[in-house]
Amino acid sequence: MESNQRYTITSALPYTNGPLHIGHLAGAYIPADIFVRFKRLSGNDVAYICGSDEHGVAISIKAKSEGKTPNEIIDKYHNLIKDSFESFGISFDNYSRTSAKIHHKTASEFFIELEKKKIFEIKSSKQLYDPKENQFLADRFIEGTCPNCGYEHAYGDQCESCGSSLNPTDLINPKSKLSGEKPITKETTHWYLPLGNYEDFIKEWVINGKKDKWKPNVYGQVKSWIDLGLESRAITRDLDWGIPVPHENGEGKVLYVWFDAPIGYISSTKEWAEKNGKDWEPYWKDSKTKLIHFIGKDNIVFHSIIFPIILKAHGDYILPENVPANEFLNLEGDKISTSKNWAIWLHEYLIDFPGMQDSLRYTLTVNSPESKDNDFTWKDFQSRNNNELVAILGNFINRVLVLTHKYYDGVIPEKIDSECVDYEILKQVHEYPEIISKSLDKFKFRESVNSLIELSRLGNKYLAEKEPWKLIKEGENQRVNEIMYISLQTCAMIAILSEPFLPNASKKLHRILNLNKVKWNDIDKTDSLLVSNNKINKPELIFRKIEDEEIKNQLKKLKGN
Ligand code: B3M
Ligand code: ZN
Repeated sequence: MESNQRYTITSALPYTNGPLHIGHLAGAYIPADIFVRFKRLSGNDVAYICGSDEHGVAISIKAKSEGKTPNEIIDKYHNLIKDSFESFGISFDNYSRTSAKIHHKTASEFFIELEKKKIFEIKSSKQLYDPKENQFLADRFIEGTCPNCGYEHAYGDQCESCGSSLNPTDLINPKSKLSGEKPITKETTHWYLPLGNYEDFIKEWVINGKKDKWKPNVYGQVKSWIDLGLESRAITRDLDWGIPVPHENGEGKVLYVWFDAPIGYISSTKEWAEKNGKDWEPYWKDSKTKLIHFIGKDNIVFHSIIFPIILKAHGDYILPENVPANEFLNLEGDKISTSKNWAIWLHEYLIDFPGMQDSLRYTLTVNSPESKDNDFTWKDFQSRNNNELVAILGNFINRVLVLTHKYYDGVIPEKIDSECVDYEILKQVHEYPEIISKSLDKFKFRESVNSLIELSRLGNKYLAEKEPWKLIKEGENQRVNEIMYISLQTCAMIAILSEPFLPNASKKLHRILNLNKVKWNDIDKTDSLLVSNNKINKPELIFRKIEDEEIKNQLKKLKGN
């Protein structure tokens, strides 16, 4: 198991224009958090970095629609989002925001450095303009048909359906989101990043370097963009919300949100380092550091082409080792949609299912849209919870705890040795850290959490076959001792290995078992996770069953929307 490796791990910075839903969690946060917890537990040096993305047209539009200022909007949603992450145990080392001073400074310095290096092209061109609103129409201010896939609600900078990155003038039948009118064109000057100059670099780095290392869905997308040819992208905008362009000719212009937002990972790392008396630079500049970006598939082009080109152009920075993007999560057969309110909002889930964060984490992991789009249904959520967490994992633990109290008053029985007929079972249990690590290192989250359930199933099967409750009546005390010892070690293993997936359950189990935190890479040095003669606490419910009624209510709520 890898240890002592430095990692900089990021999750996409969410826009503060609305609350979080399950699609966000499944895409960029749960997998990252599992990976981060796993890497920490195996003795690595991890900085898990995120923050709110508070610039861009998405914020301006939301402010307009709510009759508020952009500042009021970002404060409201930044706090709501931050609370949701905390409640779900997403264990960021730092959660910053791009409105922070340190970020404005860092992003401006990046621009100035690239400007000094003469990386940018400065071009005047005709851009879409709304004459009614007296405003240029960039990004989400403009909607039209995607020239690549025909989706009718593509934005001026990106099609959310096929993920391609666009220029506003690429759109077929463009329409202003402000007035609904067809825009006119008007001349304006902007700074462009000439992606075409970096084609050879990107080809060498991704096509030759990442083919077998990146997930096929990510590699495939990147390759098809490269095959289409890389064009210059404007990285400034005529807007009044964002980071002012730090240049004498930058009056009335701001940095494009997709230029500043990824730099937010760096600013957030600086903020974390400052707070903790650390040096941020090795996390971004030491070639031995592994940088990993967890994102949803609509962000692939920005993280695997544009941001790496920005980092490369700057020159001092490392490039991502991997970009394990997920596909999309649908809900009850339909695309999750904020505007149609077809979503499960995290802050509402927390009210309807208090204390049940692990159940959602589990369902979103076991059903993760890892290699293709996937569907969340309330029915599946209920059966995953009831049939797997309650009936397999919870049930096994509960049986062992109850029997230990019944037979031994909660005291761990005597240790077995390699002569024991069931020694093989104990050995098998000890293979699980390795099994789960191997899946996690390949970003196979479904596989890894299935192994955890498999371990519980193994425990259940063992108890059911050996029937210690019968043996005790027959006076087979030595055999019962062996069976209970092995079962208790299995419980401890489940407690340890569940931490990345089910942090609340894991914490509870550690407390009940009086188990100290064990590093995964030390498990094999400890043949007894629970030591004989130590005492465990009384059983407590770890998961609860979800009733049909609760599911009916959720479906009613969703469809009533
Ligand atoms: N805010 C896009 C999104 O939420 C964007 C991610 C930025 S990551 C640097 O889809
Ligand atoms: Zn498209």
